[in-house]
Amino acid sequence: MADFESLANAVIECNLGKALELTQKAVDEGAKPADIINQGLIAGMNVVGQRFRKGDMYVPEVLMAAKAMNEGMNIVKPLLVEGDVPEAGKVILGTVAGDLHDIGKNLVGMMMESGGLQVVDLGVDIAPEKFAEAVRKYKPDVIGLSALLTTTMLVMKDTIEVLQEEGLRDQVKIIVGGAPVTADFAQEIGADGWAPDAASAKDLVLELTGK
Ligand code: B1M
Repeated sequence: MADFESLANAVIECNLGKALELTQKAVDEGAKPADIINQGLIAGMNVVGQRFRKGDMYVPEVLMAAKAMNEGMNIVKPLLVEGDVPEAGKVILGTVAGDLHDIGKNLVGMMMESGGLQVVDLGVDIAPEKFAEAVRKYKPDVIGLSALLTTTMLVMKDTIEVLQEEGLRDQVKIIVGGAPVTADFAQEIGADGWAPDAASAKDLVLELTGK
């Protein structure tokens, strides 16, 4: 049985080497990739978030913990997408303008890929016009907007407005998410859906695309 608690602790302790070793060990022991992520890597990062909020951890430590989590993810990610998963649609993902947080967004992308979705990740700090450009270029089924700041979640509304102005709104479904974003807010700004976490975001897209 994989030791998810020690893996979570390795992330909390910003111990990259140990996080990689325990992630690999869990993989070798046959643990489910989703369990390694949810019960180990994300569980650790959630504690880091709580400690950061209370002022018990500082930015450099948070960055090191995020690196340990991300590199662990890099070991697990190929296993999530492995296998002949039929393509269930195309999603453009991005963190909105002014926002540099990408850990959650990356996770959402990973979960979506594991669900057979093709993901075009535009990255962070993406201006509304860039999303519009990407819709023209990639013709996705869904756009996923991520925001982690109460200030930048407002840019989600701007993004939807620009898509409307450019005549692209009806061509795509738009879903939003990120820690400060709520279902009510999503409805208020005219998004098609909201998901509280990466796994639900994948389910929501599959529901919206009817696949
Ligand atoms: Co930032 N930060 N940060 N930060 N940071 C928060 C978000 C904050 C809540 C911390 C706090 O003060 N308690 C706070 C926001 C406060 C607010 O707006 N109300 C904050 C702040 C203030 C800031 C800065 C302004 C700090 C400063 O410089 N003074 C600055 C802003 C920089 C910018 O963006 N312009 C900043 C910077 C940073 C770092 C660079 C140090 C780093 C980001 C590294 C990176 O992403 N590459 C960082 C981090 C790591 C955090 C915390 C600690 C952790 C975020 C995280 O990765 N969580 C965070 C505190 C917290 O959340 N507890 C905090 C783990 C991740 C797996 O969860 O991203 O929520 P999350 O994603 C979840 C769901 O939200 C959802 O699924 C994911 C997984 O299940 N989800 C979606 C996310 N996107 C989705 C999209 C969907 C659907 C679901 O559909 C498309």
